[in-house]
Amino acid sequence: MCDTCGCNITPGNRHLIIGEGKLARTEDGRTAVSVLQGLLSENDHQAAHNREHFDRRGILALNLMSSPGAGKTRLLEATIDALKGELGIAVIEGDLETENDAERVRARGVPAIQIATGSACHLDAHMVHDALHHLPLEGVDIVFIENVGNLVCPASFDLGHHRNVILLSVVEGDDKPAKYPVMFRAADLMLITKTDLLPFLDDFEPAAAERHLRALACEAPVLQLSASKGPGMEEWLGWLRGEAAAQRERATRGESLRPSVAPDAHGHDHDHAHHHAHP
Ligand SMILES: Nc1nc2c(ncn2[C@@H]2O[C@H](COP(=O)(O)OP(=O)(O)OP(=O)(O)O)[C@@H](O)[C@H]2O)c(=O)[nH]1
Ligand SMILES: [Zn+2]
Ligand SMILES: [Zn+2]
Ligand SMILES: [Zn+2]
Repeated sequence: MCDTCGCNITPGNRHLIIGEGKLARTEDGRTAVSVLQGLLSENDHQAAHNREHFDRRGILALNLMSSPGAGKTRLLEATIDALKGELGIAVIEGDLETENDAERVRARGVPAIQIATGSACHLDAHMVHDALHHLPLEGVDIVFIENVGNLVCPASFDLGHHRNVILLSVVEGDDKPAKYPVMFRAADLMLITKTDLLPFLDDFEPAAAERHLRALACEAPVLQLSASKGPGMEEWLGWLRGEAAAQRERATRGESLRPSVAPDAHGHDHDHAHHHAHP
């Protein structure tokens, strides 16, 4: 768990840091909550700077999020193979340890920077900025940021990207959007992955996964695909081509885009959680 995102504040210990709680003040008198909010506002500031880097070059930045093993890196490999010679791609990889994912991407001939987060369960905008300045961005159309496999914290951090792509693999259960609403509310696109395994599962229904997503008032498109076996890849590639073109046009107009986050999705600001009770 991390020290910055507030995931260490739970309904159980929250009383310690609010009001007169015994941890409410740091030694220099600031509230613990204000320290966390300060970190998050610094993050947002850095994210805006990162987005300027991308926008200046008309680059589309996509944040891939999922639980561990849902198929993010496999999807990147298949995507790179399919778009070779058509769109320039660069990748920022986030994992707690190892260069494994970056090496898999580099093996496909695409530049990749690995960020080892140590014990942190998400990427933040500062980490992405460091990586960004080590990536050759000349001729790049899309930067993929593969976030740490985790269905909770990554959704709370703006990295300076334009769109959130959330993967849900069929072996995880179709009720994941209902159980992890903060993550799925942040989706600009939901990919149901590993669909080649559907015949072996008797209880995953793609329609049910989509129903759970809609129950969060999230209007993101839902695509089904198998990065290993192929079906569904064309729709995903079509979405990517459309988004890359839209980003180029926005950049020529001097406009930018932030990922659409449905109400409730700022998981770090637990104060808000009980104020909104929308479906
Ligand atoms: N059957 C099947 N297996 C897949 C598919 N996509 C990925 N896998 C397998 O699922 C496992 C995890 O895939 P990865 O791409 O490494 O998953 P990831 O989301 O990048 O994992 P982390 O980076 O650890 O979060 C690997 O054994 C992949 O070969 C698919 O479409 N079908
Ligand atoms: Zn966290
Ligand atoms: Zn991976
Ligand atoms: Zn910079």
